[in-house]
Formats: sequence, structure tokens, C-alpha cells
Amino acid sequence: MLLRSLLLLLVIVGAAPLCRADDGYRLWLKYDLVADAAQRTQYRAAAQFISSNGSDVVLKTAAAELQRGLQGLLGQPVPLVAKAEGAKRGILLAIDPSANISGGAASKDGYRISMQGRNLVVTGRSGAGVLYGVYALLRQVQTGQPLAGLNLTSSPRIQYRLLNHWDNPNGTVERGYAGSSIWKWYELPQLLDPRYTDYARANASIGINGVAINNVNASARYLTAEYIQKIKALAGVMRPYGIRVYLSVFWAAPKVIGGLKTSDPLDAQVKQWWAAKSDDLYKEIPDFGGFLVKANSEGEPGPQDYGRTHADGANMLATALGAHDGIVMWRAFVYKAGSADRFKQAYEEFKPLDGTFAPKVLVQVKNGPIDFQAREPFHPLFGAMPKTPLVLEVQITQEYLGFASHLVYLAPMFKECLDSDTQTKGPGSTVAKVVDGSLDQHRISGIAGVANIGSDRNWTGHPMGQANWYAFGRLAWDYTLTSKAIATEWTRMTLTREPQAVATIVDVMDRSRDIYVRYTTPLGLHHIMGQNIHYGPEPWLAEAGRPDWTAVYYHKADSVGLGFDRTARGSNALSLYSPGVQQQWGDPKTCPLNYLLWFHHVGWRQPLSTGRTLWNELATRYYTGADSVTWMQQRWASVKPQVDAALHADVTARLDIQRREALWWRDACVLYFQTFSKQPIPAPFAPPTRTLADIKTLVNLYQLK
Ligand code: BDP
Repeated sequence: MLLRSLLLLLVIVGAAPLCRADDGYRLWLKYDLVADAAQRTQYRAAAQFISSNGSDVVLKTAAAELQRGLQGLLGQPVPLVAKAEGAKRGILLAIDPSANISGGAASKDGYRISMQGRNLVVTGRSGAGVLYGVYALLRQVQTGQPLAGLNLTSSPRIQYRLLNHWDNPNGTVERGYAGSSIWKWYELPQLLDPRYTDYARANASIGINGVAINNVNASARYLTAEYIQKIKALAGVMRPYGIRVYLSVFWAAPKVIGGLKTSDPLDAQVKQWWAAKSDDLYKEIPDFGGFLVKANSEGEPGPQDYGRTHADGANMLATALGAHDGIVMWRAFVYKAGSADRFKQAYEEFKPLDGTFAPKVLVQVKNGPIDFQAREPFHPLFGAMPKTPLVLEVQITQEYLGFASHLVYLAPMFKECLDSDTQTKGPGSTVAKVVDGSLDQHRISGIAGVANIGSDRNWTGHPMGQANWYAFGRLAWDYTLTSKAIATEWTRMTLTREPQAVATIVDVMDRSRDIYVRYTTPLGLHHIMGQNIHYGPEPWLAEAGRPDWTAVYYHKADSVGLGFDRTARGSNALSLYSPGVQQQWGDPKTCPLNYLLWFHHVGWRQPLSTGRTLWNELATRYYTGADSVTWMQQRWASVKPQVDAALHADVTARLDIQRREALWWRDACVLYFQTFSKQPIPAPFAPPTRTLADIKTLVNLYQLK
């Protein structure tokens, strides 16, 4: 009797997460008891034991994670045994370096899950491969898929799948909206926050295999002996999860902490300093990943300070890495003051360097030519540097997409870039194929996402921001997955498995980015956000530290029309694209409306393909965009019974903010652009009830110190 009561208590405690408020900490790795009893019985029958074939540290993680996951999902422990038990059905984990798992350089991370007799076998070419297979297996159970007859093979398409943290040594996060940095530098290396392990688990579960832990606007501090010990401690937490640690480096470090007179990359002492530094790093962290560099950009020092090129700098660092197994990711996000069109700068500086980079160097390019705007055409460097592996850099943190207060699911935005056809080697030369190296036969390939993670209990501030972290990892692994498939998977693992609620949430997520674009920067408007903080609208901004930090530089509104003429009549930035792209985008009639004002200055009364004039279309998009937030609110309200109450309330409140701010954007932009178009707000929409002056006051408030 006592035993039975104890068991009952255990079951209740085990199921506790179902009844208590969900604080979001467990992300998509909830491992809550499978609710359907019949399904649970089937899973239990298939997973009576786990056995694994070696002492590899990542393999051990895989076994432990599988035990942990199944314990939660099946509500009973699954023993880890040395050998398969003949009469029972179980799960075997096996490293087999010669396993036939197709894929390129990244295939050592691939896995296969198949039936062997009565058992399920997860095979990987490496421990990491098995770990990824285990997470895939757990995902099957979490999302309620059958295990019987399972036959899954998967290999990542991209080799280096990194998060970039813009975290500073003082605990702040540049463009972070989820609290402070998760790294506690003053406690390291002695104290290891358990959060580091949960962070590593989450990343491994979506295939992320590297993290650059510090801001690209880097401090030299990380290269000191003291900090190398701290980084070593973090690397020790990441290693069992197949994750390597990378560092953003401050170019002038040889001067600042090395006591040298110069940081000239061609100086013998400077070369020696970096070589010694990389030896120090590898001595302490044998699997150190390498360097990420922002140089000669936004005031950061770099090789150009000494009359050298980006290639001189990158190649010197590659040489400093020597025989160590590391890489240099050199960022192409550069633009000098005084240029007529910032759009062209990175291209003009980097394109001529194609073919001059050392084999260990990858050039890291943002998805679009300006700066992580809500919608940008793909960066013209994609396809234009065939001799250089290019890392795609996207931003997961929502710097220009509403911080942590707007629900914006970013997979459609990432995919829009990956699926863009550069046409540089004929149709089908997508950005994805440039990035995975297949278009130009590169041996190495990479993708990076600027993290949206912070010390907030739920990691990302906005509960739905977790989906963006998740989606980045899943797309880095396989960019052919659809946004909807990823959203469905995430929702089922994180929020609810009730089919109608899943469909509703996925629908909201899938439309959210387009909705955001409509009420902020429709038709290809860009860079009209609030100064410095990059929040809220400020299309009238005409004075800033530099012309290309204003809004008027980009939208060019006047009495004639709106938009930046980047055709041959204007800045001719269009000429940076391949002829096929130029042809389509160069004609306002064939240019997709989403990119129209990126490339054309269009007359206010010009009719568009929608049948409306530019002005009417613009106003319509602002109004319908803001109204769509009300739709999002209604849809979200409808899933209340199926979603954890606290989480539901949190998202509801954030949607209220989003609605208020969508109206703010709408009113600011239609009233401001109306001062040029001189036309009425089209029916059936009602003109804003506040004045432009009212709104300017509101925006100014945000800029106050
Ligand atoms: C911009 C951010 C700035 C970053 C920069 C970068 O506003 O904080 O340092 O990108 O990527 O979008 O280097």
C-alpha cells in the first residue's frame, strides 16, 4: 500500500510540469509525459533498454540525453546496459566511421536511424552524429510519431553551424533583448552555471556545433591568459555536446595587450604574437574553433589602418592558426562614411579580393546589403566570390524586427534569402548553394546566427522568440525544410499537441514576418527606424553622425515619389547582380513589389500591379498590416485553453504592445509620407486621429537619455 502511494506520488511529481506554470526554461526539450496512453505503451515496448558501443564523450552525452528524454516522455526509467538484451526491444547507439551516410564534408555529423531485428539503431560517423540522431529520435516521440519501422537518414548541408553572441565582458549584450549575458565572467572558471549545460543541450538538439561567445565589437580582454582560462571552462561544458568555442577578436590586441607598437598584419612581431596566442589557445582548448573578425567597420580597427587589405589581415590570422584545426571568419560588413550608396560598399571592397584568401578563411556576409532590415534583397556578394567560401550571417535577435515585444517568426525571412536565386551560374544558383559550398565546390561551409539569448528565465524574452533560435538551427542543418514544418515541429514540442491549436499557432507564426514588414517597411522601404536604438519609426530622421545613418538617405521621399533609385539612372547598385536578376529587378513593372523601393524611385500616382497607385498601396499595406496584428491577437486568444496559462498571458500582453506599436508605425509613416504625396488616406481607412507632431514627441521620448 505504502509502495503504491509512493509510486503514485512519483507519477504525480513526474507529471508536475503539466500543472504548474511553464516558465519557458526547458525550451523545446520539455520531455513531458506522452499524454496518449496507447502511444506511451508502444514507445515503452520499443525502448526497454539503451546500449551504446564506446567511451566517446559525445556518445556518452547521447546515451544520457536519451535516458533523460525517455524517462520524462515515457514516465519510467530506461536502463543503460552494456549489451543488447536478447529478449527485449531496445535502442542501440553506435559510432561507425565508415557508415554510409551521404553528404559532403559535414557528413561526419550525419546519422541514420533504422531497425535492426527487433532493435532501433542510431548510427553516426562520430559521437556528434549519434547525438544528433538521438535528438531526432526524441523529436519523433515528442511530436507523437511512430517508432516502428523508422528509417531516417540525415546529414547537415552546412559544416560550421554557429551562433554568434554579441555579449560583452561587462555582462551587457549588444542588441540583446532578453536580459543580460548568460556568461558570468566574474565567476568563471571556478563556478559553472548549470545554465551553460542547458544552453549546450539546446544547441546540440538543433545541430548547432559552434558558438562565438563574444561581441564582434570585441574586447581585447578575451585574449589574456586570465580569460583564456575562463573560455577553457566554457569549452569544457560545450565539448560533450559536440560544440566548439570560437572567439571574436579585437584587431588591435597586439598593441593593446601585447605591448607592441603596431598591429600591422605584415609586421613580423605582430605575426608572431598572433601565432603564439593561437598556440596558447589550443594548448588550453584543443578543439578551439577559431576567430571571428570585424575589422575596419563602424570604427573598429583593422588592417586598413596600416594600408593593408582585409585579405592581408585574414590570411595572417589563418597563418597564425598554423596546423591547428581552426578557421577564420572574416566579416564583410563594412561601409565607409561619405559613400553615395552604402549598398555597394562591401561588394566593392571584397569582390576584388576573391581568390586571394587563404584556405582556412571564410568571408562572413550578412543576408542583405544594408543591415538586417526586416526585408532585404540578398547580398550581391553571394555568387560574386566563387573562389571564397562565404558564411551566411543572419540575425536571430530582433534588432530591427521589434525587439522581444513583437511576435515575428523569422524562418520565412531566413529562407527567403537562402532560396534567392543569384543566377550567377544559371538558374538555380541559390544563396543556399553558395553557402553550402556546392555551387563552387568548396570544402568548407558555414552559417551564423546572431543569438537572441540572454539571462531571462525563458532565454529569449519573447516566448515565441525561442522558435527563431530553433528555426535557425534546423535550417542550418537542412535549409530545404519548410518554415511551416519547422514551426509545426517547434509548436508541438513546446506549446501544445492539440491539432487545431497547432494549426492556428503555425498560421500566425508563418504570416507574422510579412505582417511586420507591412506595418513597418512595406514595398521595399528600409532603414527608417528610430535612431541608435533601432526601435520604432523615425522616417523623418535627417541628421545623424553620418548621412547613411539617417532615414532620408534611404527612402528619398520628395514631391515626385518614394524610393532609392539603384538603377543605372541612380546609384547603379543593381549592376552588382547577375544579368538575369538585373533584368527582373531593373524594371519597376517586373520588380517584385516587396523590393520595389529598394531599387526604384516610384511616382506617388504610379499604378502598381495591384491596381492601386503607389500611395494607395503604401497606405493600404500600413493599415492592413496593423489590422493583421488584431487578427494575430484573436487567433492567439482562441488557443488559450490549449496553451500553458502563464505563457499564454505573457504572449497576449506582448501582442498588446505589438498592436500599439503597429499603430505607432502606421500613423508615423502615413502621416510623414503624406507630407510629400499630398494625398488623402484611401477609403475605407480612417485617417489617424493624432498628428505627426504628436508622434514625433513620442519618438523623441525614446531617444532621451
Ligand atoms: C548593426 C548593429 C551593431 C552591430 C553591427 C554589426 O546595430 O550594433 O555592431 O550591426 O553587425 O546592425 O557589426
